[in-house]
Amino acid sequence: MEWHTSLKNDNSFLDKIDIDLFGINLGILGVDNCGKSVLYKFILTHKLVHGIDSTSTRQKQEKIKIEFHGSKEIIRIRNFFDVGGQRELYQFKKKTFNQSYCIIYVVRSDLILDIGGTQDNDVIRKYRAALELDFANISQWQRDLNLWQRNSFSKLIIVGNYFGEIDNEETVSHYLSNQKNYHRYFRDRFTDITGGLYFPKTEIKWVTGTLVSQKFATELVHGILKSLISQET
Ligand SMILES: Nc1nc2c(ncn2[C@@H]2O[C@H](COP(=O)(O)OP(=O)(O)OP(=O)(O)O)[C@@H](O)[C@H]2O)c(=O)[nH]1
Ligand SMILES: [Mg+2]
Repeated sequence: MEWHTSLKNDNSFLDKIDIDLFGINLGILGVDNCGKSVLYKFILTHKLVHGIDSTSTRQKQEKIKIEFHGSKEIIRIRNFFDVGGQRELYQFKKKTFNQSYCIIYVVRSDLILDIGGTQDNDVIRKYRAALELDFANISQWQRDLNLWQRNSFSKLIIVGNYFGEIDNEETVSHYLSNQKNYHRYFRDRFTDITGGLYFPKTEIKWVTGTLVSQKFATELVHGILKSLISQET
């Protein structure tokens, strides 16, 4: 399943008459340096660009239409936000949470699982503390929502992004060889670290994968877009 992204085109007649209220607001959050902007750009442009700078503010892309090839499904996005993960950007993160129907929360899965990845305990400890803090904040923001906002926030997609060596699919093979167990293990570890998720009225989806290569990044985005479309009954 391929997807096609069309961005706002000011020259088109259709875009001029497009109703601004159409579509959902979607935001990407996560601790810094976990792959949010690589994912954001990949969803928008299909180009996997690594080594980009840390995001020091909030990026916004308006009016996006995502179509799946060979399917009638269309996702219309009114605003798509990418927010840097640094602590100083607290207000931007909060605003993004409050404004979004769906949050894609990106996690460095290799830093929360005790398999492979970096052995630097300081990096691991700091990352886990930052993740815990993020979810303490998110829980608080959820509680602080007014009734109207509470009803408008309804989806949380937790994305486990496994960092491996770029363009070396071998370095992620230990989990890909047993995706099902890995997926469950990721959910359990994440829940342990963040102290459990309590989000009434919010549908929580889990997607695992990696951005090491074009092929895997494409699979990861498919998983995310499918979660975005799917409706729980
Ligand atoms: N080795 C490796 N590097 C990755 C992977 N995914 C992303 N990166 C790199 O990690 C760095 C951080 O990625 P970004 O997408 O900028 O991270 P971010 O979450 O947007 O970070 P902030 O904007 O600082 O919050 C970049 O240099 C990426 O190229 C991966 O799977 N493996
Ligand atoms: Mg970024």
